[in-house]
Amino acid sequence: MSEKKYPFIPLDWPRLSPEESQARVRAFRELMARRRTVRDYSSAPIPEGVLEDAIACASQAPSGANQQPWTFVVVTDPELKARLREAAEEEERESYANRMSEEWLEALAPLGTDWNKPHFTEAPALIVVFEQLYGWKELPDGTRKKVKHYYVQESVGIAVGFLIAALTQAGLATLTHTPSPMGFLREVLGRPENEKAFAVLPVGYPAEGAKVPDIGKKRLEEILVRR
Ligand code: IYR
Repeated sequence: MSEKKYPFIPLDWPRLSPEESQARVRAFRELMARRRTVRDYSSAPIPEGVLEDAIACASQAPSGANQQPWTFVVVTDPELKARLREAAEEEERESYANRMSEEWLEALAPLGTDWNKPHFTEAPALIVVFEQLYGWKELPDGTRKKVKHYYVQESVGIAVGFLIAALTQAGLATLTHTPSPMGFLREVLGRPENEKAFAVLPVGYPAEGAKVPDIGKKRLEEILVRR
């Protein structure tokens, strides 16, 4: 137990009026209610700095012991996107044909997904999110030791939520893609052995005439319980 406690500083958080609270959360609710998972992308570029700001938002997420066990890899190089698409499609072809259960395929059928992943190359950017299963601490003698990370999946999941909200705020569309297995992402992107791919998010503007399935979310009464 050699770790020192952090100094504590005053919280910098202004108190909003009830009206302001209500107005802000309503506006945010309306924005988030319009968000859709998009599979058809325009190749139009993303304005300079937007991805960086969105990833900076994601990095503000709470995490277990503030360990921030995440890495965000931004891929814009067309050749690399094509390699990732090829690798993802190879895995997905196998998954759809042999690895996914009948029940799983049935659950997905109404959404019309298949092994084809054109968004990997059509979207101007892919954000590949990695979880850091453990970290490294440099010791005074120049060696390093493994540091256990806590609540990694929860932390990274929250950060991806922040990321999607930030990109939505910027008027961009995303798709939360979790190819399985995802080992190829670490290999192709040259990430270290303590990192494991968590999700791939194609990001961009929707293609002209993009269509989305006519689905909605559960009503508040179905998901909100008061005790
Ligand atoms: N990872 C596959 C399958 C897939 C699974 C679920 I659950 C989805 O909501 C969507 C797709 C794919 O990307 O096609």
